[in-house]
Amino acid sequence: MKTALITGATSGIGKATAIELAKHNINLILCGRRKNRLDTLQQELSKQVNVHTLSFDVRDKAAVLSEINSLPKAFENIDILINNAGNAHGLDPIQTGNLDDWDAMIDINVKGLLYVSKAVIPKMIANTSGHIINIGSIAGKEVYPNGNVYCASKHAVDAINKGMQIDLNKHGIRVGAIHPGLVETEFSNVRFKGDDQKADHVYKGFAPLTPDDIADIIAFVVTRPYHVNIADLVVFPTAQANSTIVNKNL
Ligand code: NDP
Ligand code: 8X3
Repeated sequence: MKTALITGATSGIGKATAIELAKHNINLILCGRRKNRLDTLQQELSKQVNVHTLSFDVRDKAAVLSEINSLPKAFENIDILINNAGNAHGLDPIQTGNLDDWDAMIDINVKGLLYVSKAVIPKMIANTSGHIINIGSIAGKEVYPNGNVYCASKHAVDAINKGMQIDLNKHGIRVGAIHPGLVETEFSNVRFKGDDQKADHVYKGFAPLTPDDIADIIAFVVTRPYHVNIADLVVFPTAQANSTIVNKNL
């Protein structure tokens, strides 16, 4: 049986992916800061597969390394890493952007992803196998008004994904990115700092992607035969043409 470590498993895409991978008989290491949510998910999914939880902030370099380096024996061989934890903080023009928001996005979306990868990759190299899925965004392919630093953080994920592909190729490790468009999760509640009305408005008037849509794609990607690596995938709701054009009649 394979084991997958999923960051950001307490909500949205990460949580849906945990539920989906359990259906595929993949053991799970679930990560996130909200321990109560991890515990609830663990209770639910332990009926199907073995589940271990790790509660850390991906910004905390020491915690990331020590938690992942001291996994119980049954979980220490990680076959699949889903680098999913991340969020947008604010949606402001560059000239009025908030420094704390900028720090959060760079520290979580870029540096956090690197810390987790740094902890997981050595064992994958030792095993000459492994599969890393980096969750980017259409914001990593395009820049939209007021998206500035969030887009920069996701462009960095796109570059890191390509860098991993090159550097880990000789170690037999598969690396790929999935770049969603609009997915209805807690993403906009976080971006707009708990203003739920503003968050809901983002997904009004069209059918957005659901976390299950992305989880389904992740399950497809990780269940391909070893010689198949899905390297880069942009996924939109049908109503979305790019990061700024959304057909509100669909
Ligand atoms: P959610 O807000 O629903 O989930 C975000 C997850 O990231 C949570 O589980 C949260 O866990 C975790 N997380 C956030 N900050 C930290 C931190 N400092 N340390 C550890 N974990 C953290 O959003 P989504 O599911 O939408 O987001 C998942 C990924 O998908 C992100 O990388 C996002 O950028 C990307 N994405 C989202 C899109 C969308 O439209 N929703 C589109 C394209 C990409 P906790 O708070 O418990 O720590
Ligand atoms: C999340 C999607 O369009 O808000 O990455 O950037 S978007």
